[in-house]
Amino acid sequence: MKMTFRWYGKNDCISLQTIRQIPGMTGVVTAVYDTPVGEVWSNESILELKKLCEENGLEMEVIESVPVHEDIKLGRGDRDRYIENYCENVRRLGKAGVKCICYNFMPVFDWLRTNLHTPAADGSNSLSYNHEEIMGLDPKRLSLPGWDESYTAEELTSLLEAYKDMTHEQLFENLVYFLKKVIPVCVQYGVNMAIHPDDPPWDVFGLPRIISNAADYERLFAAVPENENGITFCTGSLGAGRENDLIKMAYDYAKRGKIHFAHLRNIQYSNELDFREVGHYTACGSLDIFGIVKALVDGGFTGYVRPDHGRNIWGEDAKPGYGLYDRALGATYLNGLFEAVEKLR
Ligand SMILES: [Mn+2]
Repeated sequence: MKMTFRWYGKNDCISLQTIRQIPGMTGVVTAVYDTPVGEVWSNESILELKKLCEENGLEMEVIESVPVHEDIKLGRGDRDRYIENYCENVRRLGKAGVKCICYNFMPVFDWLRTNLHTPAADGSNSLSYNHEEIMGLDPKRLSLPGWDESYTAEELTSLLEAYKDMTHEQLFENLVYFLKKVIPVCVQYGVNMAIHPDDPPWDVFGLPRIISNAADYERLFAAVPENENGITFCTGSLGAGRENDLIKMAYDYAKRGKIHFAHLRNIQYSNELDFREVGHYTACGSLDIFGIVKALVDGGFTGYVRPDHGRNIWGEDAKPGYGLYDRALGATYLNGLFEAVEKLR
């Protein structure tokens, strides 16, 4: 296991000097942020990022993410151009020493929350999801936290229109089409693809979602069986689906070498569908983080780990989910779990 920390590049208010002081941190998970989705990242940008990391004693072996252009998800006529650009990014990143690329295949929206600052009794605050609130929203007039600046109203309307008749099967076929072209490049350049699960793991606004549960994973692994076609095991995202047995999935997919990257965090259920994000410690929420770590270790997991979303604590007012303090606490807790489980085996 290699412990990592997400870093949003030079504009991140958390510096690499700070990240390296978190015990056990081997590297950062980052991306080139100044290139439009679908275009090729410049070698200069990639190598500059890598240099910054290395000057601070940190590796840059995981990229989160190389986003997938909507035209690839929609299977539009120009998808081959965008897929070739994606392949070129894989080549360039592979040459720069990157071993793992996290990406997702969710139409239009990736993670969805209804509140970024839900207060807890202890005075901290965190992200939360309320299904009724989501259902009451008009996606074309969305003012959802975290999403306000992503698209103009016109862009959003035409995108949603384009997805109107898209079925789960069509979206899955488009994913397979994409992977069949990208994975051979990954094999050649020693890069693993790690698809992030849907967050939350169900359809929202009528948009199909296809990476939500064990059946979806089996279909994905069967369609593109190469080891390089793997997953980001995100406990907070998958865990929002009450039917997902995270311990079984962690063990099973680790055993099969499918988990290239793990996002570990805890959530607290408030009813059948709603949840809020909590501290990483098992006792803070609804997920058995100890059981999940043990299952990963028992399954022979050797991939990258990062603490996922943290709360705002100690007066910090950070990018939602991505403050320093609670994620550093999370990393330390997770390192302790891994050490104990590994030594007691
Ligand atoms: Mn995640």
